[in-house]
Amino acid sequence: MELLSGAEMVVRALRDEGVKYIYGYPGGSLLHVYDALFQQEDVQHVLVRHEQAATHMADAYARATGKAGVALVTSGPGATNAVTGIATAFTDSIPMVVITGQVMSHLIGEDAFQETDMLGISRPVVKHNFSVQRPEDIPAIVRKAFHIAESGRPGPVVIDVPKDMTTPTERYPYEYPKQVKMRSYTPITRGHSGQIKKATDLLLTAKRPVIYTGGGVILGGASDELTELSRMLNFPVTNTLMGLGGFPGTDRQFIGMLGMHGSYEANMAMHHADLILAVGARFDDRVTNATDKFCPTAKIIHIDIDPASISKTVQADIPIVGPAKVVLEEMIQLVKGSKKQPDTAAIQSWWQQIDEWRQRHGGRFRTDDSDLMKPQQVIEMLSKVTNGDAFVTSDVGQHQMFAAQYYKFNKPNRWINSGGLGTMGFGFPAAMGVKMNFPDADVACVTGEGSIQMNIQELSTCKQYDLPVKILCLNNQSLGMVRQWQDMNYESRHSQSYMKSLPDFVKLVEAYGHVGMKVEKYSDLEGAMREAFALKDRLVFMDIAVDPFEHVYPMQVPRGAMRDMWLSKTERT
Ligand SMILES: Cc1ncc(C[n+]2csc(CCOP(=O)(O)OP(=O)(O)O)c2C)c(N)n1
Repeated sequence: MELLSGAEMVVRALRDEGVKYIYGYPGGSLLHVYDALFQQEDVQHVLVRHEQAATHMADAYARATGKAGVALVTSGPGATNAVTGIATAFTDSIPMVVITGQVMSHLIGEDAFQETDMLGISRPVVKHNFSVQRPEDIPAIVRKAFHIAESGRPGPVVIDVPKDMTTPTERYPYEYPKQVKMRSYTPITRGHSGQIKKATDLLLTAKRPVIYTGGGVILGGASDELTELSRMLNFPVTNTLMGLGGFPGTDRQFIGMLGMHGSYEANMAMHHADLILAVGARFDDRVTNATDKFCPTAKIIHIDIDPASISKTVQADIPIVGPAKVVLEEMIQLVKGSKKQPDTAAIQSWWQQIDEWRQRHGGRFRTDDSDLMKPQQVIEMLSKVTNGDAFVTSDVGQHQMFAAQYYKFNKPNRWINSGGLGTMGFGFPAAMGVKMNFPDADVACVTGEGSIQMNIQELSTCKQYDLPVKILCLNNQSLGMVRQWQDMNYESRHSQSYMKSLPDFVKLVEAYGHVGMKVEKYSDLEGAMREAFALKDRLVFMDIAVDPFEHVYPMQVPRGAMRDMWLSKTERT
């Protein structure tokens, strides 16, 4: 058997796991590992400019491919800089393996230089964490980390590696385990047949059904099954912010996103439904509004891989614990084999009602005669210029909601945003992580001038690794989402939400060696955007001036029901 040092084992195990890129930043506790990386070519390391970016790059790779991304950061500040990215992945159930350096074992607990208790710090925001106690355990730990990260309800796993576990002169037999044995961890592989049968019977009696699906459909690779079942039943489908693309966004049966900034018709349909089939969604507060007023007439079927998600905030009438793909497939077979058929007449009149709602308020925004752009117009243009086929990442704020509402995602894994934690600074490194792994695809980061400045240093990484992403900065000169809440709840007292002294973004990106464009008129937008996407080999930053007074609508009224919404600055349901 081959003898390797702990440092070599870390790198070799990643190679044997099939990892091509890792994202990271070196430091004292990891120098042996970096030296081992230097001496091989299978695993390529991307040197970011801030550890947060490394985690978001790894995370976005995972969101786009379903496989765990890998970040490597040093002990102390390197590890703490990575915490936001770990928490971002955790909240959205994204598989990721983060290897953190640690001080020598004998120094742990002594407040050594760059010591931080990464197991303790990361515990609330990881699916699992490991501390390496013996170098010979490294292959098994790495294998287990990937298995845990990717199976069941996915999530980030931290491996904390004290420096003395990687000493180059100490060598141990290396073999990468083929299988993982963990008695205490056995993710479920199928749902309960009796429950699935009960649920299917209920589906076939529904008169006002809605299928509500979340990120679990995307992570569980269940889009095809969802689409097939929905088409067979002719039921309306709504997606959460994390679930967009799980069902084709241009399909007639798609009624838009639901929840706080959901479409009028999706929120109305949910409120009046008699049956909700929830798949891979967790009834979070941005979806349900006040839970005591949530969908008062609906029975609820809830499919989720994680039993802890079921009946957590809203009681399920028929809970089904299992992988979305397998459970939906079983439902499809049951519907096909059933003597009962959906109540077509009732479903028809339900569709009439939904279409009426759709016509009354569906996706409207006001434009005026001035050339001042509405942010919604920019997203519609992005959808047009990229034929709805790009990977779109976003930061957090109004631009994120406009992107979710107006870009029509027809495929899963294309919409990449921090839905649960809402991490400003996510979008740009996320776009980089996608571009690195899909070099021929159009990758656009929709951002705001607030968010982009949280990780703008990564322009330098993009130059080094040649990552020609397109950045669309919807510049409203303010922390727009904060300002909107201040307009609506604090009589427009704009406390700290205006961004003064913004940089000249065009000059800034040029200084990093990229292309900058300033767009101020709608009449220039299409030409500029086409030019940006035609520059296949260049990173282009589009600084796009948009109406600073625009709000995102619909917006649910706090503590109301699903149907309680502001539809514009003056209209309420
Ligand atoms: C790291 C972080 N800090 C603070 C917030 C709170 N927050 C949510 S949206 C927002 C404003 C975002 O501004 P910008 O990026 O310019 O986007 P806009 O809303 O103007 O489109 C803020 C501060 C956050 N989500 N993340």
